[in-house]
Amino acid sequence: MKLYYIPTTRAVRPRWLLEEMAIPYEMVRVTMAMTKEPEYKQLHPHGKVPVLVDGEATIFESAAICAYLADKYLDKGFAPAPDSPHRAYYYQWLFYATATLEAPVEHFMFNILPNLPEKLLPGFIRSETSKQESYQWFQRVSEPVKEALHGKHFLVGNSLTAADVVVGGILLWAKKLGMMQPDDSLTEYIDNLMQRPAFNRADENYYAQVPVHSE
Ligand SMILES: N[C@@H](CCC(=O)N[C@@H](CS)C(=O)NCC(=O)O)C(=O)O
Repeated sequence: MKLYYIPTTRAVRPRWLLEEMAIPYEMVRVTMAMTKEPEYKQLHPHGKVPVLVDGEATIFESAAICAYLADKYLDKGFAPAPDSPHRAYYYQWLFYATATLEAPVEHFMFNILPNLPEKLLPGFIRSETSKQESYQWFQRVSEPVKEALHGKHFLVGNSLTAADVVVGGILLWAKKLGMMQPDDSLTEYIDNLMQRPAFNRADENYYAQVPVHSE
């Protein structure tokens, strides 16, 4: 099994899950420049990471890769069984993460990146949403996550699932970008995730060293 990886990107998510599950994998380190080569486009149509190659399967989208891995190794306990009542919420948070929670974080990031030439910004960012608007948008979409985590350490059941890996991966990005107040109730959840040894192996201790962005 091969994982195409660039540090500090969404490729940390499947690597983190692989580390949690203690599954052997081959890591293929690529650079942003390499992902634009024609050969790489055969792995990912838009030249992005992560990509997982597992036998006949070549998969892109970080959440899909995490869901695939958690199901493939169901006995490791990182996805509820298909007939478990937890399965519904597991799907809910996995899809909520990339369809709803991540969008304002990405907008915010593109609004604070220093000196990013306008032409490099994705079209949807060039046109509208300001930094302040994305901040308020993020506050709104993070509310249901806060409610779900009230009095709990994990989103689904009593242990870490792929849903925490994906949601947590987005939230820690938001935290580092300065989208959260220090007293935000999600801080404890994120800090606990970041202390996990598997997370630190996966991100090579990078996020711990990135200061929280402030004005
Ligand atoms: N929705 C995709 C997003 C993939 C993505 O945008 N990856 C970024 C790194 S976080 C990338 O490879 N960017 C390189 C580029 O756009 O040139 C996922 O979750 O896998």
